[in-house]
Amino acid sequence: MLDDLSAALAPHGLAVTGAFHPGPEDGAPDGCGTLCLVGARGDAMWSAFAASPEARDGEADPLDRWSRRVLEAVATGLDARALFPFGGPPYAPFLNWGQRAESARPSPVGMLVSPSRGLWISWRGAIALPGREDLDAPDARDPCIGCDAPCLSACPVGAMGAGQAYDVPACVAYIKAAEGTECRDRGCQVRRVCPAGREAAPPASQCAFHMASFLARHSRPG
Ligand code: B12
Repeated sequence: MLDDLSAALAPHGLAVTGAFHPGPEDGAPDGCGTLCLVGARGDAMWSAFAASPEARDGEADPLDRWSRRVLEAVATGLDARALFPFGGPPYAPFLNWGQRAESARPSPVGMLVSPSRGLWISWRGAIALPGREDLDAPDARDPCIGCDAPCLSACPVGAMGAGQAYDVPACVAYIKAAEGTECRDRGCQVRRVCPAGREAAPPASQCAFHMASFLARHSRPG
C-alpha cells in the first residue's frame, strides 16, 4: 500500500516524508493503522503546482486548494483519508506527527529541523491508511549536534532566537519594509542558513510565493 501511495503522489511532485503507527493519544482518525506525512519531492511539487488551474485562477490560498484537491483524490483511490495542516483552528497536530513519523525535532529557534531537509521541513498534508504497514526506522541523526547554530543570529530583527516565542509582528514588519527584500524574494534567512537543509531549499519562486501569502494573510483586516 505504501508503494501504491508513493506512486500516486509522484506525478504531483509529492512524496511520503515519513510514517508511523498512531496510538490513541496521537489524534489520528479512528481506524487509521498508518499515518503518512506528505511533502514536496525536491523541486517537482513546485512545477506541478505552477501548471495547475489553482495557480492561475486568482482566488485565495491556491497552494492549499491544490493540496486539498490532489490529496483527496489520492486518498479516495486508496480507501484512505486525507488530512491537512491548514484550514483550522483547530489544527491537526502536524508538529507532533512530524516528530513521530520522521526525524524532525525542535531546532534552537523552535521550528522543527530534520537531517535531510533542515529547517525547510513542512508538509502539504497527511494520508491516513487503514492498514498497519511495515515501516523503516527514521534516520536518527540530530543535525544540531556539532553545529554552531547560525539559525540563532540569522534573523535581521531577531524574530526567532533561543528560548523565545516567534515574534510574528516583528517578522511581518521587516518583510513588508524596503529592507525586507532579501527575505521576500529568497525566503526566510533563518531557514536558509541551516547547514542541514541547503540542498533541500525550494526554488526562489516558491520561497517568494510563501512570503507573499504570509504577508497577505497578515495584512487582511480583522
Ligand atoms: C498558525 C501557524 C502559523 C502562524 C504562527 C502564529 C504564532 N506563532 O503566533 C504563522 C502564520 C505566523 C506561521 C508562520 C509560518 N509557519 Co506555521 N503554522 C501554523 C499552523 C497552521 C498551526 C499552528 C497552530 O496554531 N497549532 C495549534 C497550537 C495550539 O499548537 P502550538 O504547537 O502551540 O502551535 C504553535 C506553533 O505551531 C508555532 N508556529 C507555527 N508556525 C511557526 C513558524 C515558526 C518559525 C515558529 C518558531 C513557530 C511556529 O505557532 C503556533 C501558535 O503559537 C501549523 C500547521 C499545523 N497544523 O500545526 C503551521 C506550521 C507549524 N508552520 C510551518 C511553517 C513552515 C511556517 C513558516 C516558517 C513558513 C510558511 N508557512 O510560510 C512561517 C514563518 C514565516 C517565515 N519566517 O518564513 C510548518 C512547520 C515548519 C517547521 N519546520 O517546524 C507547519 C507545520 C505547516 C506545514 N505546512 O508544514 N505559522
